[in-house]
Amino acid sequence: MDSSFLNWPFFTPDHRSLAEQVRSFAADTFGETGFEHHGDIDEECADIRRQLGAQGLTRYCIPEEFGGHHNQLDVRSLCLIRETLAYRSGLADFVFAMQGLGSGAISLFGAPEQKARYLPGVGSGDLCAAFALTEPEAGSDVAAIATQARLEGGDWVIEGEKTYISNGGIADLYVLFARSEDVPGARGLSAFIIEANDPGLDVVERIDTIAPHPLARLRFNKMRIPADRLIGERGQGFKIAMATLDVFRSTVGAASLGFARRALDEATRRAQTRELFGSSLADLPGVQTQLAEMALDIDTSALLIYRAGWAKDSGAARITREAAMAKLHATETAQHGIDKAVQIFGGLGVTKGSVPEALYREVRALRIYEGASEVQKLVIARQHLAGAR
Ligand code: COS
Repeated sequence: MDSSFLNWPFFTPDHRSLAEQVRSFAADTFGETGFEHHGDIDEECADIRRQLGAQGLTRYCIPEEFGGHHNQLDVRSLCLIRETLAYRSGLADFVFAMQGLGSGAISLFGAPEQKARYLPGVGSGDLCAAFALTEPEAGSDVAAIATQARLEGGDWVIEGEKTYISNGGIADLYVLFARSEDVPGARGLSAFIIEANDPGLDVVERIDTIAPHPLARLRFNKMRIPADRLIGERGQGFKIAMATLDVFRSTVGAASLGFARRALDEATRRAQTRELFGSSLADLPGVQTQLAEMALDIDTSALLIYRAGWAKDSGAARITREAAMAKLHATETAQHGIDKAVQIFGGLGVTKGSVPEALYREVRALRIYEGASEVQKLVIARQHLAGAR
């Protein structure tokens, strides 16, 4: 994997050694077969989580005070880890990402007791975290969330349904967004912590997708949780969700960048070794054009991703625009780049078990989750218009 981008001024020596640590761990652990799955996906995820914990990598998902490496979440580190894991294994990237996204609202907005109770376990990899936002009728439109949370005798009672929840049914804790106030729209939402053994949590359905990951539809049946599970203030749930997504959207771009780099490396090797018409594929101008476009898209994506990370880590209050640009550009161009790799591989590119075929399936969901591409365009346009006013 080309690591020359690590010389860019966005990075510190610590970032460079982290990238090398993850590169060597991922090569040793996942090698050439990291996109293949045999057996139970839940067990595979638990195994990966243990290994990421043993490597100290999940500690990048929590702040230093509770066992992490940085006093606040370091977006560049999260991006470097996701990019480098995704190069070898979509599932490893997924497991790492969920530890961060699933606990992010606690790290950013949790009370000290909440942080002390959950974050050390997330950082060590002993606790599995999930982010429960999407509902059958609310995914892109977060303000339409219908799951109810009402105060009853000092407890919160949660009633409703969530779907497409990563780690649904296997997580130890969920950050859940629900409507707690009697006002419509974004101002009526709050964020809560749910523990897996809170009575009233049903896994209604496991959802099978084109790239296997643990995903489920969950039902909360009059679930009673203590009042101290509220994260931050009542009615602030929408802003908590958005601020969490601001941190993690750049990392989605980083994962797609890892997939795109792998696609370029595979396509380059193939083009240089495959003979036809008396020379190699790489000698054909059409193939060179494809490789050039892939290389260009990788560099522009990396610049946008690490610009967003650098801005946040340097103290920017909000990186809404930068993160949306990074996610949008990196995921869209990764999809196109991987499609080019499939084309260069020909029949082998669509054969089950080949790396381009796996990348083609793995990258698709990234243009949808944590805000579909169309939502990112909306976010960028609103930020642009607000700035021009
Ligand atoms: N950080 C902090 N506050 C934010 C914010 C952010 N990134 N984005 C919006 N807010 C605030 C706004 O400032 C506004 O505050 P005030 O009411 O005090 O003015 C409030 O939140 C409502 O914002 P807005 O009017 O923009 O809300 P909308 O309902 O129009 O939402 C989009 C807009 C579409 C941008 C939002 O719903 C979104 O990002 N959707 C995609 C969600 C997603 O990623 N879903 C996938 C599920 S997770 S896999």
